Formats: sequence, structure tokens, C-alpha cells
Amino acid sequence: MSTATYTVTGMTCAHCVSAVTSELTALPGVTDVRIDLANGAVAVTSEAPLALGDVRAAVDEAGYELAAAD
Ligand code: 9UX
Repeated sequence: MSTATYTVTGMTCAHCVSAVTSELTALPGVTDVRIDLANGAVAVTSEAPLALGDVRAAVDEAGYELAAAD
């Protein structure tokens, strides 16, 4: 298992969180997504490390921006 944290900008409500969670959960191998709306922190757990470009594309697809990968 691998957990990586990212900062996503633009999320301001619970529906935003739901949209990002849904897109990230759809990535192959993702088993858990946790989002802290207050600070935009997104923790993604997956069976193997994810490609940053895939994470960025999923966040973009939801309508938000991946600002940083920690
Ligand atoms: Mo509503 Mo959260 O437009 O964006 S889904 S604030």
C-alpha cells in the first residue's frame, strides 16, 4: 500500500469534496481517499504508487487544480 498527500485548490463545499473523491477513487488501484476541506489536503491510498500525471488529470476532470504533491 502507498499513501501520498496532495494539495488541491478550489474546493469550497462538500460537493466539491465529493467530486474530487469520486474521480480519484476511479483511478486503478485506489483504495481510499481522504480530503480535508479546510486546507485542501488530499490523501490517496493505493495498491501501488500513482503517477502524478494521473492524479492531476483526475483532479482536473473534477474541475479543480492540483497545486502541490507533498
Ligand atoms: Mo458548489 Mo463546491 O459550485 O464548488 S460544488 S461550491
